[in-house]
Amino acid sequence: MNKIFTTSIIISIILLIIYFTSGFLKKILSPAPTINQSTSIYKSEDINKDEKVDTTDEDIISKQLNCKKTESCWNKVIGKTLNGDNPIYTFDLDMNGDEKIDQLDVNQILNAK
Ligand SMILES: [Ca+2]
Ligand SMILES: [Ca+2]
Repeated sequence: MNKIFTTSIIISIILLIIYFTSGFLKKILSPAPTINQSTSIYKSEDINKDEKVDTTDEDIISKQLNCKKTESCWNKVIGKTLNGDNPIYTFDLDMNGDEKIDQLDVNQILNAK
């Protein structure tokens, strides 16, 4: 019984060492993170990426109010960005990341205007 306990401890330690060294190696080997241009040019509140936060962005969110992550509306394409022709998904509208679209997200647009 004691032997099994000791063996499992040793295995756990080995697994931990492998886990940490692989994370460390990954860190050294991976190149420096590149800055995503779309996030550096546009504010996250600029939903349609027209370089301004205005009532258009507010309207886009207002139409999707009360959609939650657990519902099918969450992954729906609800429009396209002005530049780049990229789809806008309902989940893109979750400004505060609380997994639902509500007044708090609209408020964040209002505050960014
Ligand atoms: Ca906009
Ligand atoms: Ca939200």
